[in-house]
Amino acid sequence: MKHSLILLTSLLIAPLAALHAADAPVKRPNIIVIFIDDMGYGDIGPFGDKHKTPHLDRMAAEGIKLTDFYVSSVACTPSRSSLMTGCYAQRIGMAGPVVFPADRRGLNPSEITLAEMLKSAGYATGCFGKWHLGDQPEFLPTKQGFDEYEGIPYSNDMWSEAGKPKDKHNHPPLPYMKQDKVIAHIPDAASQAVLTDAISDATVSFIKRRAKEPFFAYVPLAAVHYPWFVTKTRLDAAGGDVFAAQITEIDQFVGRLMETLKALAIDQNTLIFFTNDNGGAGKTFSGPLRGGKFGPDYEGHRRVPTLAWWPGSIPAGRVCAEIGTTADVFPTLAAISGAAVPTDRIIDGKNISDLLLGKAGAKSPHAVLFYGDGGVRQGKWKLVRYRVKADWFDELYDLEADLGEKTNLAALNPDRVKAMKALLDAHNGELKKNIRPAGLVPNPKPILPEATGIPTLAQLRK
Ligand SMILES: [Ca+2]
Repeated sequence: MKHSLILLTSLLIAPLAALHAADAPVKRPNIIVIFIDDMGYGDIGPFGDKHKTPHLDRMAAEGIKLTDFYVSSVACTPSRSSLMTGCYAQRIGMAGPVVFPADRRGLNPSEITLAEMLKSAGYATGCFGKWHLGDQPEFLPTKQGFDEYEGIPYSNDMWSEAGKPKDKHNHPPLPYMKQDKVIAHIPDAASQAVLTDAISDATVSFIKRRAKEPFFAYVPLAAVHYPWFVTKTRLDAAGGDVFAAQITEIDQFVGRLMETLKALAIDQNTLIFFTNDNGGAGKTFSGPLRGGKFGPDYEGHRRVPTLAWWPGSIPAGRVCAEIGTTADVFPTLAAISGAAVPTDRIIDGKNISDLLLGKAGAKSPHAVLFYGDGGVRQGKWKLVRYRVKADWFDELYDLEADLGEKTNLAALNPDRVKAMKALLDAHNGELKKNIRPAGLVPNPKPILPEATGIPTLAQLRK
């Protein structure tokens, strides 16, 4: 099965490479996609005043802020699936629960990932951080289009903390990997605390080594996902507020990237795209939006703080309130890099390169935006649909007048509610009819059954 899947993938990539030769623009920018985990809409300076983030403020001041940018699926695994393939997670069998260590499910290798698409356009590709699209050998980043990989194969809370009772999941040791090899494990607070630094170092190393070729760095940071550890130095600097310290850590990472690009004199030819995988959880702040990672599809559930920076190509200080989604990243980066979008399958995302590049008067291709099966937005109107036990609830909001979704207008607009419900039903009906399967393996095994003789990440970095 594995071999036939891989063969299928290479057959599908071949025509992309052929197409690229004719369509390639002269200048292909380097691309860095930063995907934060579980951060709230209002957690960074450009979107709220809760935390100070001077580097992200600078990124916004020199680039574009996208105020109406949404994840096309929520939770770590479905959201990453969408970003990687330009499809709704339902479309590719990756909706529902996240994948766990030694899960039999993963992103089907027959899907064409962002990395495979950009590789076909001549990019060097690297993934640094939390993968979470399957930990079995055929699902890992190096089998999904990435030349280089360093990071954790799934969530940083899927671990066994040394000296603590195991939780109900009885997780195996959490591996830290380089390519397909385990080089360390994460059993303690000291190792959790240096995870972002390790990912940051791996990313910068990749950029320096690949500076002369077009490169694509996908950086899904594990922060700010539970269980929230930082070094003592960072904690002290943040006055003991671990979450504020993590936001600062992310901000400093972005600053480090911008400085690295400048030092290498490739800042004018590098696009940094910064966004987040789902609504805020735990200690996060949704700013003006209602809701967060869990619960009904209020804006805080899916609208994510998003910035793009490409000096000289994106006009400085732009703010874009047109709708974009994480599924759009795939066709948008295809357009920017000169790569071809696959035509043998449904790709849900749309090319929003005119929005991203701050072109005057650019409009969103999304007349209608779907929030999974829990909501739909049409211009300023937003329908939220959810169930409590056997009862269904429909709420209607005017996002222009009421961004915080406080006043339910459903009773005043029954026809609009009916029409929007019909749109949502039609969308869900279409998705159910056109699902491609997730990858499944028959006998999944943990990557690291036990950690004897392997250094902890903190020891590795000493
Ligand atoms: Ca997440």
